[in-house]
Amino acid sequence: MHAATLPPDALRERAAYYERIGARNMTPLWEVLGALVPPQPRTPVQAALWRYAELREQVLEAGRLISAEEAERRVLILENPALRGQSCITQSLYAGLQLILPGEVAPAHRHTQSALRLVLDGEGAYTAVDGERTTMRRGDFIITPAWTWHEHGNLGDEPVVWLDGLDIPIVRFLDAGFAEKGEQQSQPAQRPEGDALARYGANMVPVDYQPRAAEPTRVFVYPFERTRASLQAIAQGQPDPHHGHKLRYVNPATGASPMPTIGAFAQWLPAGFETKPLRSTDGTVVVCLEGRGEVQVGDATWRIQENDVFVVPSWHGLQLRAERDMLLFSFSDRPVQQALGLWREQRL
Ligand code: GTQ
Repeated sequence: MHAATLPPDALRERAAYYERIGARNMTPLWEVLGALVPPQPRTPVQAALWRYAELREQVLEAGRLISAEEAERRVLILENPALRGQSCITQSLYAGLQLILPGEVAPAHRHTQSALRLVLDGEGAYTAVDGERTTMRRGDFIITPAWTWHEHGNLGDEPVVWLDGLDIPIVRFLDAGFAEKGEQQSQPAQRPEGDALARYGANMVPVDYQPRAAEPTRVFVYPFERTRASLQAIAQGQPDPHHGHKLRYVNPATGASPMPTIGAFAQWLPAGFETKPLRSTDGTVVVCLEGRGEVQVGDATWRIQENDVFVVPSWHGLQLRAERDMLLFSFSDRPVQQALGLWREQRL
């Protein structure tokens, strides 16, 4: 019998019982079972869009209010509108927009959270990871795996802005966060720029290298130039009706995701192409790197252009329409879900 149809006495008796057990930190499962074990994902995460024109203006204002040194990381967190105050864009992922002005350094530190950067705007900055620098160019996908030393600097003469993606909510959930600051602002260079890419990113690895299981890749930069060239080349062939031309970034030594907690993807949609709708369980952050078009996420429809960022919640249909050739970058917790046997995708 449904609770609403119970006689008032029985209802009162139950309420009193709930109160008695509540005082002992117990609660009845039957009142929450449907929410705990839903027939399909019912995420609180909301579809949302951040237009770069606004993001840029706001983050540049932060540049007038606080230095990178004082802030340590001058970042505007992109908070999901339904999860305000929780510093996350989906339940499992964090995203933020980082600004570094000419001459500034975001000092060396390391933490157990894994991070990715997607360079959006400006030239002349670098990220150093465990003693090797890489120049940050627009569209470059750069990673700082868990517990690697990293710092950022801007040697150029213009502001540089990139998107940070971190697994902060996952590490918080697991209560496994550690961090430490470097003794110096800048880590001494141990290898020349390009070393990791030459050793691990050219379809070869050092002769005695054996990656451990789930080891993040030693390739810490995936240059945009290469990604773009691959997408353009495969775009000569037939697009997948749901994905267009889509590739995932990998650890070239293992074929696994570059980092164990965050998967990343690059996608090309030729002008005029419209994808068939698709949904998957990994809530995804998407950046439009080139072109423009229209996107439908669940019930929301937006026009998007360069550097706009949007979030697709778990199990929400996604449909894309390219008005110009469109290049999208995206990241999600897919490798975690796959490792746990949870990930699902449905072509609608
Ligand atoms: O660049 O190390 O957006 O530690 C948040 C935390 C960036 C970083 C963020 C971080 C960083």
